[in-house]
Amino acid sequence: MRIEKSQIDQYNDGLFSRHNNQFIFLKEQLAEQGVQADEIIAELARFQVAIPSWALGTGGTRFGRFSGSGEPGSLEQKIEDVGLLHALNRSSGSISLHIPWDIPKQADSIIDLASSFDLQFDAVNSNTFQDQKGQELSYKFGSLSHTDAQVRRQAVAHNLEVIQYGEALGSKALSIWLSDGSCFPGQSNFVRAFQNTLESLQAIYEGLPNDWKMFVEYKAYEPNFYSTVIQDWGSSLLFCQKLGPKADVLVDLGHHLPNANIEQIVATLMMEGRLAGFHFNDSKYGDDDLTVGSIRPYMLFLIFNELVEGMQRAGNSSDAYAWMIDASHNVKDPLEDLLQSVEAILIAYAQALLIDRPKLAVARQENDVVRAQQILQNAFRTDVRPLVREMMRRSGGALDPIGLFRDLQLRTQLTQERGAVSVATGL
Ligand code: PSV
Ligand code: MN
Ligand code: MN
Repeated sequence: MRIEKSQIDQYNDGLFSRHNNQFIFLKEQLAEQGVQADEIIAELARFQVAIPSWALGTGGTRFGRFSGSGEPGSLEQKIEDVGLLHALNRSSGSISLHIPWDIPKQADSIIDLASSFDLQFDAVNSNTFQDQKGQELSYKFGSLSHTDAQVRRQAVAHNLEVIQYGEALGSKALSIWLSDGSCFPGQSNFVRAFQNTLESLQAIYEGLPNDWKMFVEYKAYEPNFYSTVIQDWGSSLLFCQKLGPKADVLVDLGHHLPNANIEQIVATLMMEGRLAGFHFNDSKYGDDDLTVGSIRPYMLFLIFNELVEGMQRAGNSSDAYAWMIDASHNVKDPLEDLLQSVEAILIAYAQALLIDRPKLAVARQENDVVRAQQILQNAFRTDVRPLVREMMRRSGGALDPIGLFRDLQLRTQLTQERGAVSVATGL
């Protein structure tokens, strides 16, 4: 299924006048503060957020899964879903595949299909946190860190195979998240587990094509509840430093212990030039994988504040990093949820671009704490939604993506095509 340009234009026509009044008003207000709305819109247009294949179906929890209808049942249908998102918001121009859930049988036709939706292939993800049917050795007690060298070799071989699938599609990065760790004190030797993992990662790194990156994701706990081998950004950075310049640290917002200062972690990784990118989501308690910006929007803004500062310091732009949503759950339409997440990311980015950095630097230098807070909150409390909408309109998307998704009854159409209950492969 595809959305025609004429459907978007017609929908936007109905909203344009109201939107334009709001946009012009904001543009003038910003100009008074020395901020050029058009420059922010250009930055927003550049910012592309990858969609993970596993977020297109209802995620569920370990207590159950309430399937929606018309969910994608094949890789082709997952690409089609991301195509719909990208047509609506023009900001979701790539898909991230998880192997073996998304094995592309015929790479050429998959590439053609993706190109027809103007989509690219983001990082490919390996999976050694589950056993697959017919798999020779079990990952019950770990994969790249396993005590048995044969299991480690099997896990290395899987990652090398994932690289091959990615190469065939034009991906440029391998994301590795390991669930390896232990559930009880005494179960694992921390140092041996680290060293085994390092050796395994080195073997994968050697197989990485020259123009590829390896993203090393950390997570404090779950599914292991006593120790995790790559439990925090420090461990991840240590692995990356030992591996070499093609390995960088991937930050997933849900993978920290409660109250961690994630924005400070981001600043430090950027200072070292070792931030690979993000898995965006939101949470109240743990790795909740809730819609981005639904629980702690100010934290998201503070993270973007550091990202903008880090990019300015490094002299690069948002294309230099990998941005992805890693959220999925039980109660929303997954496509509407993803549209909300992308919008929340763009809002936080736009707000961070508003920050008056020279004035903030002066306030900090003079230890004017009140002024520093005011400068940040002035940006955060600005309603930048007209900028985000204008970017989508100028890029060929809808002024209100969720509104158009509902107007066109896309879920009903998908259900008619695919059936009332179709289980997304994978989770
Ligand atoms: C683990 O919680 C994680 O965030 C990793 O990124 C995985 O690749 C992803 O979830 C999907 O299982
Ligand atoms: Mn993740
Ligand atoms: Mn996670």
